[in-house]
Amino acid sequence: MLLLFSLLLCAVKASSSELTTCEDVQKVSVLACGSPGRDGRDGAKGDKGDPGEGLRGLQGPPGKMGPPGPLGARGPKGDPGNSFVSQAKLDALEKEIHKLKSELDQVKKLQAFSLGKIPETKFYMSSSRKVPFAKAKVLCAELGATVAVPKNAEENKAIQSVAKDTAFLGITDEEVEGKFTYVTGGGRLVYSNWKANEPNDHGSGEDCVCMQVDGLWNDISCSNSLHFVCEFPA
Ligand code: MMA
Ligand code: CA
Ligand code: CA
Repeated sequence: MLLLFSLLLCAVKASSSELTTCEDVQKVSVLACGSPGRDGRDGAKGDKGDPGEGLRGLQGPPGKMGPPGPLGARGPKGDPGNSFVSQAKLDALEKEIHKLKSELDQVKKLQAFSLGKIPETKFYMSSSRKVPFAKAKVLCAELGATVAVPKNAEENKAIQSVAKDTAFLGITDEEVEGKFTYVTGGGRLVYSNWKANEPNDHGSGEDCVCMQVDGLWNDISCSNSLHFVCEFPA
């Protein structure tokens, strides 16, 4: 190709100017003058030409994505986090919980024994404070218990033996006068042990119930401050 081009150029130059010699043209290609050579080699590559002035082609498709840029500068150190808890710490906590559980079981057993708890039965604890009935309910609830309600003679006896003095029971007729119900729900009484002539809603009215030291019941004012007995499930 280059050979053909050089020959053509030589021919044009030779015809356009007599001053042009074959020696001048030799600068372009030795092979351009005289009789054509046969096995000539290509010359050195020429310089890049200026951009053409023809119409620009359509814009090509976008090129491939380049390689990732370098890493940015390191940010400032963060606050010490607390979201990460090591396995070692979890193991230690688990061990601690296990230990606390067995210690709690031991304490429960000792307490039950000291209160004469019979297995598979509810057990009771007496208050050493005297408070109005509303407060008695709160204090038992704080212990995960309810104000005691005897549902048979046996339970009545158990509560009697635990109570320090006259004590509130978890029974009232606050909702409907004369209709005594369990404060924990469950409707009408399944068992009662009223003293003779009680309940009498004496004076300005009596809607709470206490157990006397003899185990008999009397209705009294809920605003009285009395001891109380809390009941824990079996
Ligand atoms: C007290 C009080 C009442 C009870 C009567 C019985 C005077 O009031 O305890 O609840 O019914 O005694 O006499
Ligand atoms: Ca009443
Ligand atoms: Ca009464």
